[in-house]
Amino acid sequence: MNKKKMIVFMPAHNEEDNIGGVIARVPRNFHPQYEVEVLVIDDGSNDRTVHAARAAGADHIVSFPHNKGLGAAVREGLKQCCLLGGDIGIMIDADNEYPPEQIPDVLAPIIIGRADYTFGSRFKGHIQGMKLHRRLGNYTFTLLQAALLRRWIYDGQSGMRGFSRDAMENAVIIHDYNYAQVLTINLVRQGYRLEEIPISYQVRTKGQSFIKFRQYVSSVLPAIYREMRRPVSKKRKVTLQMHRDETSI
Ligand SMILES: Nc1nc2c(ncn2[C@@H]2O[C@H](COP(=O)(O)OP(=O)(O)O)[C@@H](O)[C@H]2O)c(=O)[nH]1
Ligand SMILES: [Mg+2]
Repeated sequence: MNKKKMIVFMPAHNEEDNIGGVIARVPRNFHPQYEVEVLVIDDGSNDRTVHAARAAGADHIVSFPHNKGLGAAVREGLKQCCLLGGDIGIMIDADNEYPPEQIPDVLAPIIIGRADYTFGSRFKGHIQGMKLHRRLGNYTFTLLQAALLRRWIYDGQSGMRGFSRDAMENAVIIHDYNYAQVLTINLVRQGYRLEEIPISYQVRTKGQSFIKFRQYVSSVLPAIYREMRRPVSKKRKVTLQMHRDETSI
């Protein structure tokens, strides 16, 4: 039997101390119908991230010649997943904060066809070490997305997200700096079904977060505004619904 393909992709910038451990923990044989491959999007790292990823068994590495930003890296990850023939994709940060062991949990709703887009949700699960200002920032940006989408969301900034093939093909990330909020707004407004799965999260012990408060706010808010102003194709929503009706017969 020909197996389907699941691709685990990691955006990475200077994660030489972390990425090897994340790749080593990716479960490779958890589903009889899927083979699992690991893809790293190295965003112009100037340390030994690529070497560490290769040594840990990454199947594919795409390197940007210079640093473009996390949004650009996730966009490239989704594109490469499609080019590599992925039926399902999951992104996970390369900094050892998210649990690769829970990849099966986060993908389960997509595998059974109940969702198109999933988050590993820290605020539905267990969090270790998150500082108060980061927690408040997460609540604020999550609340903003929930208000704009008129639905409850628990963890709008999660760095662990699963995608159906269809969602990967049609996702749009409109800025290079980040993807977290604009991607969810984009997919949910297109009609893709979102589910959040509780995960355990542990703040990184090595390396540094790229987030600087002012730059984050001044980049992310205008991008959210622009994404909300983009028209959503009604045709796309209808096609999605027809496809679901057919597959549920
Ligand atoms: N592509 C890309 N990834 C980055 C950049 N900065 C950080 N990352 C990666 O994005 C993920 C999340 O970044 P991190 O700084 O930990 O953000 P935080 O978890 O929100 O504090 C990690 O896998 C980083 O390696 C960047 O400039 N470009
Ligand atoms: Mg992080």
